[in-house]
Amino acid sequence: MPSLKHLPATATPDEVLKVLAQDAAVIIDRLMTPDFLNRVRTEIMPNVGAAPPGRDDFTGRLTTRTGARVARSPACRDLVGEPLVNSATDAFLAPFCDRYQLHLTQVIRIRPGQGAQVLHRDRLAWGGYLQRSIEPQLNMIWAVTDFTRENGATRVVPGSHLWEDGRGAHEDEIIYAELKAGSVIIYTGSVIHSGGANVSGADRIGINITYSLGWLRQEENQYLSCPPEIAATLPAGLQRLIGHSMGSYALGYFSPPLAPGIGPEIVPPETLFSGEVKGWGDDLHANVSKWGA
Ligand SMILES: O=C(O)CCC(=O)C(=O)O
Ligand SMILES: [Fe+2]
Repeated sequence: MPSLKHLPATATPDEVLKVLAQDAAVIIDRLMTPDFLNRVRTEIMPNVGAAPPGRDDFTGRLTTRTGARVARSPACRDLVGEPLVNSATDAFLAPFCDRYQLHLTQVIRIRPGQGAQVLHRDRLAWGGYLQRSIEPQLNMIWAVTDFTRENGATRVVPGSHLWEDGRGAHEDEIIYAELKAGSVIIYTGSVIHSGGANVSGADRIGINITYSLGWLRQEENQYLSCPPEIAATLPAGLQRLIGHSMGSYALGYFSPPLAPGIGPEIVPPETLFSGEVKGWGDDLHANVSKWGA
């Protein structure tokens, strides 16, 4: 009988990776402290309350999705930079890229009456163009409310990252990620999963924060979701994570306006905020989770 493994908040990145290799999903219990969770909840709820429902069955007509978490919520910035998930992401994606990046930040609120979302792999965001041997992303859903089978807990098919294309899941292969508020489920872009049906009387609220290879297009356009005037105020590590950094030696440079006769013609994007001119990709392979470094 398949199941989802739970690790404590004290787990190491190695322990996380070991479970991911086998199941492609793992739960970390109560990784947010109660105070942190309260701060997150207080900051997101005004935005969540104002969000419109989805426009189709995939996004969910009784589901709301609220993005731009980095621009709109300092507590969500801390979630984006949480050390355990960043170290695990860095290690998980390192075989496939020089640098990982922020891919998506979205509060997902599944309202009472919402049916189950169709089972899918998140890597389909890039169509079918990526070879299966490449793992393009690592995903988190942070539980803001408890997740229960009744209120729409994420449905996951452990081990399905190894299945051939076209193999569907039987009902008894689907596990419900029942989470206490403050816990997080980590899952790869290759595992079959979906939002569950909410047959309870209350909302299920989670924050989906995902990371991807630095050479892929981000699901949420971070340059528009977090405009430069806000990005300029962020710690350097977070600026790099949202994309103001080279994705590899020759990915992501820009040409700033030149003063007549002076200035570099093309520079790495972090120059926009720091003024410092470095070689392209000088700090690639740096652990971008080390904020302010
Ligand atoms: O909300 C959830 O539990 C999962 C949602 C999901 O998988 C998606 O929207 O891609
Ligand atoms: Fe998904």
